[in-house]
Amino acid sequence: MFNNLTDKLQDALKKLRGQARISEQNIAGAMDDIRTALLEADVNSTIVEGFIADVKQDCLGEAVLRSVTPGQMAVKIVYDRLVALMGESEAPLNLGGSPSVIMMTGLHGSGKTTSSAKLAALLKKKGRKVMLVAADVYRPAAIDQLEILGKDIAVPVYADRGNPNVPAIAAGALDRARREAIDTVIIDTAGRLQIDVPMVQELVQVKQISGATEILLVADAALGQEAVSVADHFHKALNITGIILTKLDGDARGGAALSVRKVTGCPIKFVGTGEKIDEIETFFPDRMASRILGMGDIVSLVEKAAEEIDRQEAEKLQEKLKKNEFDFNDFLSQLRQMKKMGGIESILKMLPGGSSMLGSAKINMKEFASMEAIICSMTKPEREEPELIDFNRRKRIAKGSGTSIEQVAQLIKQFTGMRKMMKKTSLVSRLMSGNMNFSGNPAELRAKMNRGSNFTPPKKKRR
Ligand SMILES: Nc1nc2c(ncn2[C@@H]2O[C@H](COP(=O)(O)OP(=O)(O)O)[C@@H](O)[C@H]2O)c(=O)[nH]1
Ligand SMILES: [Mg+2]
Repeated sequence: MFNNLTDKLQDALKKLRGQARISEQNIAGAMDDIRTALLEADVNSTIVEGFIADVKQDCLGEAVLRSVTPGQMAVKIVYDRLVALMGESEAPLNLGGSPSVIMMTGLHGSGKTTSSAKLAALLKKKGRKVMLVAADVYRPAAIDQLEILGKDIAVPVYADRGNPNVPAIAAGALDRARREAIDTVIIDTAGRLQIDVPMVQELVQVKQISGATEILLVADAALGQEAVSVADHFHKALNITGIILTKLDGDARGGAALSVRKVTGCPIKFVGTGEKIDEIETFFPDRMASRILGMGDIVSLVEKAAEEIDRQEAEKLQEKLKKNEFDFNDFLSQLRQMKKMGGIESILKMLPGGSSMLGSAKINMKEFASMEAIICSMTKPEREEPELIDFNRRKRIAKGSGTSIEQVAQLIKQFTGMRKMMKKTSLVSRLMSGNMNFSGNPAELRAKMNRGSNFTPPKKKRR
């Protein structure tokens, strides 16, 4: 898969291997090569430019961990950016509704019918009771094709031969699903050579009648940017919920996989990797990035080094919390940790009872850059003792950081809120030190958090 792209990216990164330090100058050649590699792989050019700018900024900005070389660090940075480009984490199917209805849409030959059967087999394996619906009435052979595939995987196929009314077919299929206690209905719709109004109208009707919770667009990855623009059009017309990228086994160059998420805002949910029924995979951005980049050993080396640093920092922070010395310097490093971990909100949300803890400490990660600027504009004493920051100092800090006095005040308020939260939980430090093995029992979680309440604000020192 994407062999050419992999080779080119690896060659580009090899150029940085021997460097003792990463600088604007010695990074330039490698960045040019990465740019060329991505463009040749048919990645959208705007995305390529953004990607290069991000990687460059990270390479120049990131402190190199002691135990790895700058070249190794650069590999990890490119890897992280590839993951981010493809959506950070997997996007599971929304199987709400009873029955759950999944609509498969896309152009002719993109792989709708094949993917319908693949998905049916996958969900059946997970214990769901699945029914396929033949809603491509324009090509009689399409119904035959779905019936044959359904037989192969022992999944019932609902067809209503001779009935040209697609929404009525969908309604009939849902009736039967309810009668037969089917919990998952996959509708294989008709494609066109290109998007046109009658097709969209038909799909909208089917969507309404069926109450589909998933509208998946099936797109042929071999079409590169063409596939991306098809996805974009479908999304605008239908509000699709996800993408299945097919034919990644063929001569696809990677451009669609790397661009489609960013261009459409829709996640890739599955990829098709062959004609056979079991040749479908859940899409994991990190695994895909590993495949594209190779170099998994270097990535995990840097991850381990980073974990070690995180662990050391967490221990230091624990100490500070104990000694009531938590200040703006710690706040800044916490913010950076959180950003790395995908934001405190996403972490808290994963924990039982976590969302209720967000409260006043809610931090919008988009404001991170200005927060960072504000803290960087504080003097050492101010960072260590925020109580010193009076109106005049706020004014100076706002000016220095290119923000407003209100923003500075807001940040100080957030800092105070965070202190309070840390008093309650010291959750982040626990997350970072890997001590998070909550059982999932909310009462126990609360008890564990209450035990962490060893924080009182620092006493005022004279300066
Ligand atoms: N190599 C490969 N071929 C695929 C994949 N998915 C579908 N196909 C083939 O693409 C062709 C069109 O697929 P089909 O499901 O009929 O497309 P539809 O018109 O969208 O329903 C068929 O020959 C499939 O076997 C895939 O992931 N890899
Ligand atoms: Mg078909």
